[in-house]
Amino acid sequence: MFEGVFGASVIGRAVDRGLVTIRVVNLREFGIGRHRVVDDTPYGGGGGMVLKPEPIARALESIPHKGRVILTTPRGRPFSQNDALRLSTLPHITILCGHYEGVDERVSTLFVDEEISIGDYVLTGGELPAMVITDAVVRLVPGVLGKDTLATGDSHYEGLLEHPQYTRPRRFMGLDVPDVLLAGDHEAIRRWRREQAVEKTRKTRPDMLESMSDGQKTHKDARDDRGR
Ligand code: J9Q
Repeated sequence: MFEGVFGASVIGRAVDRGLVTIRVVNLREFGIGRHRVVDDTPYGGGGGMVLKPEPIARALESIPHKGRVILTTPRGRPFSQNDALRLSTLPHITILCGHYEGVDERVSTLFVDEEISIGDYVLTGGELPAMVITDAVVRLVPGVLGKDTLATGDSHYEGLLEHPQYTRPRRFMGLDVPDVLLAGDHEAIRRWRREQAVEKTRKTRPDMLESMSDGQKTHKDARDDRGR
C-alpha cells in the first residue's frame, strides 16, 4: 500500500536522491502467536476490534531512531501546514497508523507524542493519513522541491487560497485567458491575483479569512522561524 505512493513522483525522487529515508514497518510481523494477532475485542464490549499494545510496543522497539512518535487517529488534533513545517525540521519521525476501531489507550499514554487527524471523516485505517502527512512533510525538506515550486504555487502561502492559473491555449472551448495575464503589467497581475485569491477564499473558505487577523502563522512566518 505504501510502495506506490512513496515510490512515485516527488517523494520517490526525494527517496532516490537520499534526501529522506522512509521505512515501512508491518505491525503484523510483531503479532502474537502463530497467527500473528495484532487486534482483539474491546473491554466493556461494543464490538469491533482494537489494536493490542504488545505488537505495537515490539514494532516501535525495532525502530532505532524513532524521533517524535505520531499516531494517526480521528481523535487527534487537526493536521495543518504548520504541523507539516514543524515535522519537516525534525531528523526523525515515526508515524503509527491507527485502526478504524481504535488503538489500546495505553499505547498513546506510553509511546505516542502526538495524535493527529487529517480531517473529520471515517476511514478504514490510518495508512492513508500517514501517507498524507508524509507527503506534506517530505516536500518541505530542503532540496526536495525546486526553488520555483517552494517560492510559489503553495495554496497556504499567505493563508489564502491560490488565485486561478491558466496555461496555453489562449482560448479553450470558448473560454479566454483573462487579458490582464497577457498584457505584461506585472503590478496589475499581482493586484488581480490577490483580488482573485481573496474572493475565492471568501466564497469557499470564509473561515480562513476570519482566522487571519488573530495571529495565525503564515507558511512564510514558520519558514522564517526555522531560519530559512
Ligand atoms: C485511523 N479515520 O481519520 C482522519 N484522520 C485520521 C483518521 C483515521 C481514521 C481511521 C483510522 C485514522
